[in-house]
Order: sequence, then C-alpha cells, then structure tokens
Amino acid sequence: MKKSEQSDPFATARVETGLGFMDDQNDPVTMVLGLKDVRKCAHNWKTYQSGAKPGRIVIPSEVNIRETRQIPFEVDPPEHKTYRDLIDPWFKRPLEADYQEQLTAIIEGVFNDVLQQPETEVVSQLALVLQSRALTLLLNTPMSDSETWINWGTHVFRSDTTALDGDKAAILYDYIEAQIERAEQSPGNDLYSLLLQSKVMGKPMTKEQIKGVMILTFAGGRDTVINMVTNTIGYFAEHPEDLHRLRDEPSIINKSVEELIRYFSPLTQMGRVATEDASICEHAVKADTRISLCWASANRDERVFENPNDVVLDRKLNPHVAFGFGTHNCLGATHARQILQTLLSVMINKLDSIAIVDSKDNIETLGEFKRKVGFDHLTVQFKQR
Ligand code: EMZ
Repeated sequence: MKKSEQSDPFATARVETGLGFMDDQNDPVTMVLGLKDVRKCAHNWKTYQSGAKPGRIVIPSEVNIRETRQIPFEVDPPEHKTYRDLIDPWFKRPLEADYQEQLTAIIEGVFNDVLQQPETEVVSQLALVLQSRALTLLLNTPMSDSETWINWGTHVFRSDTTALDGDKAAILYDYIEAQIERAEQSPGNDLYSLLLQSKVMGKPMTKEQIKGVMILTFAGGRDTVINMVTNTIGYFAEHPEDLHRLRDEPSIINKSVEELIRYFSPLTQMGRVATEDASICEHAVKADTRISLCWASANRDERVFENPNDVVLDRKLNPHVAFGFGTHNCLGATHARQILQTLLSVMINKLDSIAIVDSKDNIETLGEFKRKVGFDHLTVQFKQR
C-alpha cells in the first residue's frame, strides 16, 4: 500500500446498514455513512441541531474543555443566518487578487525556505508554518503573529498525549481574549476589530460572541488544513506523473483541488444532537442523543462516485461534502480552496519530484473504525526543477 493512500474504513458498514456506532466519553454517536442520508440529516436542522451544549457536536466532544459557543458553527437557523450574513463577506476575501498575491508570496516563501534543506519534515516545517502564516491573511493581522501560533503545534485542543487538552485550549482562549482587548484599545482592519464594530439583531456583539467566532476561526481550519497540505505533498511524492500532468494541464487545477479534498476529507465527521425521537436507515434515534454526519464516508459512497477510492484529478461529477452540506457549510472553505490551488501552482513551478524518506500515519480511532487522517510526521526530500 502506498504511504499516501487513504483507505475507506466505512465501506462495509455503509453498504450493509448505512450506519456506524462509536462511544465518545460516554456520549455515544450514531454515525450516518451514506451520502444521501448525510445530506438529508444535514438539511434537517430542526431534528438534528447544532445549537446544543457548546462542544457537544464536536467528536471527540469538547464539553469538558470549553463553555464558549462557537459562532456560527454552534448556532441554528434563523440566528445562524444573521451571523453568516455578517461575516461571510470577510471570509470571501480570498477571492480578491491582492489576497491571492499575498498568499502566493507566503507559500513560495515557505518552499524557498525548505528547499534550502536536504530534508523536510512536512507537518511541522511546511504545513504548520504555511497554515499559520496564511491565517494572518484571513484575520488581517501582522505576519509576525504566526510565530506565536506555530509554537502552539498542529492542534489547539489536542496534544501528543491527549485528544482533549484543557491547558492547551486555555492558551488559545487567553490569547483571543487579549487580542479582543487589544483591538478594543486600538482598532485596526482586522477581524477582531470588525466584530467589535458589528451589531447582530440590533445589538453590538458581546465579547463572548466575538470569542466564539475567533475560536472557530483558529480551531476549525488548523489540523484540517495541515492534514490537507501534508496529504497533498505525500500524494504527489508517490504520483509524480500527476504533478507533471498538472504542469501540462493547469486548467484542471480547480478540479484537482476538489478531488483531493474529496479523497482526503480532512474533517471525518461532525455531530448533531437529536431534538426529538427520530429514525435513520430504520434505526431509532432517541431525543438528546448524538448522530454524526460522516463526510469522509459519504465522500466514498460508491452509489455516487465512480471508482471512489481512486484520485481522479479531473473527476467530472464531484458532489463531495468535505466542506459540509446545507446551512452549516464551511465558513473557511474559500480560504482553504485558495490555499490548495496556490499550493498546487507553486509545486508545479518549483518541484521536479518529491521522495518520501520516513513517515508515521495519524490514525483516528472511531469505535469499530480506524481512519487515517494524515501524518504525524512525513519526512521528504524535495527535488527542485
Ligand atoms: C471546532 C471544529 C470546527 C472544534 C468545522 O470544525 O474544528 C475542530 O478542530 C475544533 O476542535 O472546536 O472548531
């Protein structure tokens, strides 16, 4: 098996029952595995809510490490829309030429640095640095801020030893509180300042609400982007012909981005809490229990995707749900897509080939399923063009 390959642990369960089951801190989860069912449940926000106790829709549950509600992610319609309407334009800035130029400069800079070295550990020396520097564009804060974030490591709520690290989370919360204070004292053109000046439903946003938006912005796009960048580099290391193909056919870059995101599905699943007794695939779901929308499984659904376990760079029909579906589609998707597109463009310009020297998989255990989400480390040698 190739090191960059990502298997589909859900295939049998998806075909046999459409469901999977896992425990998570004594709050079990019924996992919805098929694309059609995932879409149906995502659409039905009245029965399957996001606005439950803060942290409960995340798997592993974060109820023990935070009380702040992440916004708009843990808010249901109709309030959800008022928040999205407010912040969507800001999160669409990656479509602007100036943003794209700065992002290109960041990604080229990261590659220029690692190309000086004989070997590169991609997770810590490339993906984490790239994600952190790119985040300064999304927040519109000084590039030097990224040095602090790089020191936090790949996940802000997880450490090497525990899946949920309250002390580590506290570092993020304290940092965000201090930044909100800073923006209050001297407002600028950053996201904190924008939120401090914003009103929702006729009232200025509270600091707790602003904190909720900022925690989401930091946490939601961290390990997901890092895994996506690392997986992409691993993939092209083992498929040099595809790197050459993109160089010859740059018009398929956008399709390739969608296909890599479908295949690697960096966010395995997201939970919801049932507000009433319901049933999925003839299975009873009790009120106040959790289900999950398993994006990673849905994205390999053989009823929808031909050869679901192959990366088909120019896949024609690709209705993947890697960025979620319905009301709660990913707020950071424009930024994430722009990172991936730029990464591919920089790679085809700069690299001839990539050789994997050493790697260790990052595996999630989800009840009966084990899923590779990326790498704990991936050491490569880049060969320049
Ligand atoms: C939450 C989540 C959002 C959660 C779309 O995903 O990402 C996770 O990585 C965080 O731990 O708090 O932000």
